[in-house]
Amino acid sequence: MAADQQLALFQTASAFPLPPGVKFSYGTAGFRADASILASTVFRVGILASLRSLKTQSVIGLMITASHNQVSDNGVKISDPSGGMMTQEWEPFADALANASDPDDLFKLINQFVINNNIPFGRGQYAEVLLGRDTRPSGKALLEAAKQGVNAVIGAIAVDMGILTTPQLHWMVRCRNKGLKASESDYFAQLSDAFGCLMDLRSQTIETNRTDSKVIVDGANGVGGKKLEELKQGVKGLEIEVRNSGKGEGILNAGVGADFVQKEKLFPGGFGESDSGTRCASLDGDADRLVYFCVLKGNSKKVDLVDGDKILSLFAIFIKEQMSLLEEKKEKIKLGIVQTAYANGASTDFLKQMDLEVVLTPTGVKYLHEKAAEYDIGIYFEANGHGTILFSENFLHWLETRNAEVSHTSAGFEAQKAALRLLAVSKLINQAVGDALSGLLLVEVILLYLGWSIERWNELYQDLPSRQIKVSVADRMAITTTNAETLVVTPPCLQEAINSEVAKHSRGRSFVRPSGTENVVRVYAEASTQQAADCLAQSVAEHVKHFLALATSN
Ligand code: G16
Repeated sequence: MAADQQLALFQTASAFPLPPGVKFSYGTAGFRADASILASTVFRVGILASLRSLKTQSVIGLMITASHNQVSDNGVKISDPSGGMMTQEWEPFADALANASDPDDLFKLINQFVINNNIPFGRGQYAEVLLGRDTRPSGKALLEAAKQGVNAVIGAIAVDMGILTTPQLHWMVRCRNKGLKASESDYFAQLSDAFGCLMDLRSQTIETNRTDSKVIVDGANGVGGKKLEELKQGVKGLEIEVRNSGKGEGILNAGVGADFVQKEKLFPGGFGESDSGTRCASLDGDADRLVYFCVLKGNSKKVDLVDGDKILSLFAIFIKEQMSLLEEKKEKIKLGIVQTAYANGASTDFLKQMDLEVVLTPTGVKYLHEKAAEYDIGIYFEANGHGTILFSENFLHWLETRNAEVSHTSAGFEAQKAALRLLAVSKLINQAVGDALSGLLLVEVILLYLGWSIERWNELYQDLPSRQIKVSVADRMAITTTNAETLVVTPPCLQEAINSEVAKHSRGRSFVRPSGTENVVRVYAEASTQQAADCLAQSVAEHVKHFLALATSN
C-alpha cells in the first residue's frame, strides 16, 4: 500500500476509536447498536464501501438506519451494485473490520484483504459511494463518519443523497449502475407513471364491492411518511392520507409503525375507533416494510391485521392471473414464492393450494431475495411486511419483444394487456429490495383491479392464531439453528423441549432464533386458538431461558 494511502488511513482511523467491550456483527440487516457507540463502525463501513466499489468497479450504497429499532439505536448497511444487500461473502471481512482493535490492526486487515481479493487500490483508481440516512437524530453525525471512511480510501468519493428511505437508496444504486435516471424525482416519477399505467390497464367490466376510496397510512413518525407525502402528489386516482409523517406527531417507532402493528396487533398512535371501516396501512421506520390493518370497533385498540403473508398472497393471485392470460407462455414461466418460518401456516397452505412452488429461507431479505432471483418471477415476503416481486432480465426481455407483435384475436389482445401489466408491475415494484411505498401502490391498484375491499382481501384465508415474543438473554448467539431456522442445533436438548411443548397443542408449531437486529431471542408460536398460541410461546420462552442459562454456566 502506498505511503500516502497508509497515512490517510492511520490519520482518520485514529479519530474513530473502537468503543471498549463491544463486539459488532453484520447481522440480519447490517450493523445495529445504540447510536452512541456506532461512529467507529460507520467509519469503517465507509472504508468497506469504497473497497467494494473498487472491487466491483461500480457505484455502491451506504445507508444509515436502524429501521424498526427504537430511536436511540442506529445502524449501517451496504447496497451492492445490483441494489441488493452486500454479498454475504464480504460479511466476515465486515465483522473483522468493525472489531479491529486499533488503526494498526485495521490497516493490516485492509492490506491483506486488498491483496487476497485483487482489489485495484491506490492512485488512479475511482470509487463512488452513495450515502443515505433516515430521520434519526444521530444520523447526521454518523453520516459524517461514513464520509470520512469513504474518503480515507484514495480515489473514492462519497455522495450525500440526503434523507431517504432505505429502498430509495437501493433503487438509486441499481439505476446508477444500469445507466438509468437515478434521482429522487426519477424514483417518484417511475412509481407514479407505472401506477397510472396499471390504473389504465384495469378491466372496465369488473364489478366493485368497494366503498372505501381512500387509504390512511401510518408513517411510523419516520422518513416514509414524509416521502409518501411527496409521492402522492403525482399519484392520480387514489386518495392517500398520511399520519405520523415525522412532522413532530410523536417518536419514531414508538407505538407506531409496521413492526408495532404486526407484533402487537393494535392500531398505532394517531388512529382511533373512528377509523374503523377505512383501509389503513403502516410503514416501518425506514419504509421497507408494509402491513395493512382494519381498526375493530369497541375492541380496545385491536386490529384485523393484513400482514406480509396476505400481501404476498394478493400479489400471487394477480401475477398468476396475468400469467394465465399469457397463454402461449403459461407452462414455461417459472413463478416461485419465498417465505420464512414466520409465515403463518395458513398462508403457506393457501399458496400451495394455488399450486404454487413455495420455499422457505432463513429470516432476512438477503436470503429471500437471493432465492426469489432464481425464478422468472419470484415473489418474496416476510410476514413482517418486507418483500417485493423480482422479474428476471430474460423474462422482461421476452415480455418486451412479444409486445412489439401486433395481435388480432381477442385472446391475443388480452395477452398483450397482461404483458403490459407485468411490465408495469416490474417498474412499480422495487427490483432492488422490499419497498413499502411501491408495495402500497401495487396493493392499491390490485385491489381496484379486482374490485376488492380490504375485508374481501382479508378473507382469502384465516390466519392461525400466533404469538411472537422477545426473550432477553446473556448470549443470544448461543442459539444456533438449521432448516431455515425451524430447528435448534444448540444448545443441546432445547429442540426436544420445544417438540414436546408443540405436541400439546392442536396445529401447534414453534421455533426460536437469535435476532440479527436486536439483543434478544425471538420466539414464534402458532396453534389453533389464541390461548394455545400464547401458552405455547410462553412455555417455549421458559425453555429458552432455562437452556441458555445452563449453556452459559457450563
Ligand atoms: C430487518 C431485515 C428483515 C428482518 C428484520 C428482523 O428488517 O431486513 O429481513 O425480518 O430485520 O430481523 P431479526 O428478527 O433478525 O431481528 P428492518 O425492517 O428492521 O430492516
